[in-house]
Amino acid sequence: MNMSKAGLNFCYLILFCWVVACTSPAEENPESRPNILFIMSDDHAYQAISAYSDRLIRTTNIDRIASEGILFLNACVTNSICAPSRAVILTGKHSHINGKIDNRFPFDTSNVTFPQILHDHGYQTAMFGKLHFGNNPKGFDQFKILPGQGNYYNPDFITKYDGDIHLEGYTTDIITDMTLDWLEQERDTSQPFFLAYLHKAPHRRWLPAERHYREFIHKSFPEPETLFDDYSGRGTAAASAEMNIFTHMDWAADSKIYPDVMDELNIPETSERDKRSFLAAVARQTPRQRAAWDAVYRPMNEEFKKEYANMSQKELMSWRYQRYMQDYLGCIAAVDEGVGKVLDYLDENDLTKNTIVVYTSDQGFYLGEHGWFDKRFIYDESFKTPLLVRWPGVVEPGSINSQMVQNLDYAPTLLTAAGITPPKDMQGESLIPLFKGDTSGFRDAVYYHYYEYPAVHMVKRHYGIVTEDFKLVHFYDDVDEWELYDRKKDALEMHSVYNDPAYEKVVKELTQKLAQIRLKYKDNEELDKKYIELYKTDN
Ligand code: SGN
Ligand code: CA
Repeated sequence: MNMSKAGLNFCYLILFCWVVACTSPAEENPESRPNILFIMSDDHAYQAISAYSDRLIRTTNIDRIASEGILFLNACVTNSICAPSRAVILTGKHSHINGKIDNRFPFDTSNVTFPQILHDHGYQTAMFGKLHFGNNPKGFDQFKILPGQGNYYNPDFITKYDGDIHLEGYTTDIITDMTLDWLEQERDTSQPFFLAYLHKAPHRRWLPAERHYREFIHKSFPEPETLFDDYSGRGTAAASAEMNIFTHMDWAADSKIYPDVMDELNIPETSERDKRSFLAAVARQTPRQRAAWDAVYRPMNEEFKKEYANMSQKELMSWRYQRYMQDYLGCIAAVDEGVGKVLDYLDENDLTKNTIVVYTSDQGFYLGEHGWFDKRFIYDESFKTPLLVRWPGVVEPGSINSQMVQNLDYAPTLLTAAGITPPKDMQGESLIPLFKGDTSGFRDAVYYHYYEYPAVHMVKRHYGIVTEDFKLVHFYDDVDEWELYDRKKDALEMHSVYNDPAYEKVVKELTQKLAQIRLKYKDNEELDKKYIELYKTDN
């Protein structure tokens, strides 16, 4: 059949209109469907990333993300604890809405997560490492996740296709290798990808890799100004928390004083899991790993034996702080190396240009500030979290942002970046204007709510509002206490000024603003009570 030229042109026109009609704006331009590499570590304090401060450690590879992208100085979480933070990140909704208020109950998988949405829109999705949800991730083409908290040595993994597997080696390195293997062997080059590379490190009971403990055990680190905080000047919550390095850290499992040495020195266990956790951790090591470990940690124990009797309480606290930092920072060294390898892979495979790289942690962590380890509190070092983002062509290299962004914002941001309109019920904001340097109209306050009490570390339930200048906190449940911090004048948060008449007006204004923000995010006293009751019945 012959067709006239005009007829042919008409067909082309129809074809063109059809293609335009079927292609969403994001799909028109492959550049607007970037790959996403989402890197998250567990309990990685911003104080231990040299892009923020090089007081403690150099993290050259992680820093690269900020020097080639943007560093967020005031990123924070909505609820500073592992699984709840992950639920907020994946759903873009506060804990009281997504239902994952604490670490204990499994995540409600009827929630829609942003990787599921990316998957529905043609993204290839994979997850490697720690999820900590009590169930498997939905919407992933591939996953290999640690059961629960996971182990540092010779870990088990739950896998999508191979059931439960046991591997020999150091977990941080294994998660990195899984990530690299997936990029090399399973990535489908016809689709953009969302790759979640999720470290267990540097979560507690810190066990560095051999190559790092050899080095770090001989290092010493500057003490934070508030290491000897006596918790006066505030309500009862700080003093009643059980996360002091001197009082609540386990001698064997945390400080790595061997059980036989504890016996010899008459050091009682801090908790009933003190020796047990230590023994369980070393029992996972192969004979070769154990011998290498003993060759370094046994001499440290012998040194300690000689000094212990003459040490004052203050000296012991300083000693335990150093032990803590040596192992915690040693764990981070392996994370930084892993990040370097994955960034190098992107470079070598021409993927850097069209891949958004995010580095964050599930929350911050106390590195001796207020005498503490762990997190949970709204006080800065646990409330704030690292956030570094690289997106070539969109983010100007070396950008720095001070806006109050939250983990709540990651889902809407990454969906928007992929050209997808975030569902209306997501509660976060897209950070893309901030990536481009446009900070106008961004929120001036964030909302925080912590629930897991009574539980390990005994941090009381509290919610609060944080602005650039102030932090107003309400501790409730078994207390009814308010605290106010002047963030400019008291950056270390050592004195609540809630009852100071000079702050009467600030208290009044912020109390109103807190009520408004609770309303905005649909949180309220009925929900607070509901979650207290739920906790009691299921405890
Ligand atoms: C464990 C840790 C705690 C930690 C919680 C929550 N103890 O219980 O120190 O606060 O996890 O951490 S340990 O004996 O297991 O080390 S989280 O990152 O999962 O929220
Ligand atoms: Ca955590």
